Amino acid sequence: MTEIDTLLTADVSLERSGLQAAALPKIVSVEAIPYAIPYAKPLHFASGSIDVADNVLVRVRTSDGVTGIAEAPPRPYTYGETQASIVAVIDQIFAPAVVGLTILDRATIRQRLSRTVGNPTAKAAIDMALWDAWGKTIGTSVHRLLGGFTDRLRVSHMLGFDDPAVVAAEAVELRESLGITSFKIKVGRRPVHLDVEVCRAVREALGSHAELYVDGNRGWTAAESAQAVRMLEGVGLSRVEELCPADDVLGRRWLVSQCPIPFVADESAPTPADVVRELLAGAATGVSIKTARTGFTDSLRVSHLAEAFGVEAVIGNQIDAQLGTVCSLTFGASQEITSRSAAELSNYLDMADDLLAEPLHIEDGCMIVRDGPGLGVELDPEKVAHYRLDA
Ligand code: MUC
Ligand code: MG
Repeated sequence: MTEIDTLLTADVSLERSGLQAAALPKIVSVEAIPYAIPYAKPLHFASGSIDVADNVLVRVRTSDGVTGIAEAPPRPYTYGETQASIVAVIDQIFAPAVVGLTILDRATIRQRLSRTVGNPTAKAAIDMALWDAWGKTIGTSVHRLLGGFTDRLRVSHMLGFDDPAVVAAEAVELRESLGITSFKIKVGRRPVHLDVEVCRAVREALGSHAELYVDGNRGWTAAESAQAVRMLEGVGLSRVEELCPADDVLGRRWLVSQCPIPFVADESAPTPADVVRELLAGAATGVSIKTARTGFTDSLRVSHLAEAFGVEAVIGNQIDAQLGTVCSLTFGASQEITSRSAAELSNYLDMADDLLAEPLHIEDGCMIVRDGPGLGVELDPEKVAHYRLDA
């Protein structure tokens, strides 16, 4: 046997790299734990509202005693998932499909989960919990495993529906207290001028240096959206998002073709295939990446697509609690393309409490990556016990 033959023998190369197939940790359980924490300040937007984080905590345990964690936020108006449906699909379909595989059987795990259509946040939470388990097993942060591009992201805050003066005061307060200078304003109400006035008030309150952009959550028609884009010309927006439904196929293409700034696809492009379809259709000129729906594995695919297509990729917020926010931060800071823009990381601030043992921190408008093994965070067991709904 030549040396090349020896190196090509799978067992020997596994041994050389210190990873013996037989010794790889196996997935022994996947738990879906529903919990509820109220929002101190509810968020209202065109497709719905949030006043309680009724999320599902996912815990993946491995044969060598490691526990990977992540969470799934149900967004019925966006993906059709509810807290009960997430728990059911994990318990009945996804957990049995992955238990017994090793934590490095990542392509097989993805293929097995994709046999079930939809259920994006349930799949994403399992994916991210597995990455957390992998990082903890080898003592490396997921941020480094993914690419480790930078150690921090600028933070962008989502401002929900309210009166112009109230929204402007909230933006000013966040700039004064945390140094946040990028804001996504929720729009999509009728008549259109209601939201135009909010955008003008926020711009006037913050001055010319703040970044402002808007998200319509499909609330307007294509014609209303075009009118809003024209009325907002002097406000200096950096981009717009989902102003009208992508299912209004020709209307949306007509709107995007005349939009002078990037038009971001969010809920119209929740998978890599949707991203390709919407970009090729001329229905968007940018993408939102939400780890809550594409996990780490498919968020990598979406970011590679954005690079290849030459469009913006913005880290969006699925109205995440702190564990979900850590996942967005971990991914967003790991890639060059997602670290270019401010990332939507701060809406956990509106929650009354959280499960993380050590709360996240925003300073000078930035959030710094946790560099411990895995996601680098721990849950507070007392809080998990207090807020879980199944115990
Ligand atoms: C966003 O960017 O749209 C609101 C609905 C949803 O699915 O996500 C949030 C934020
Ligand atoms: Mg959006």
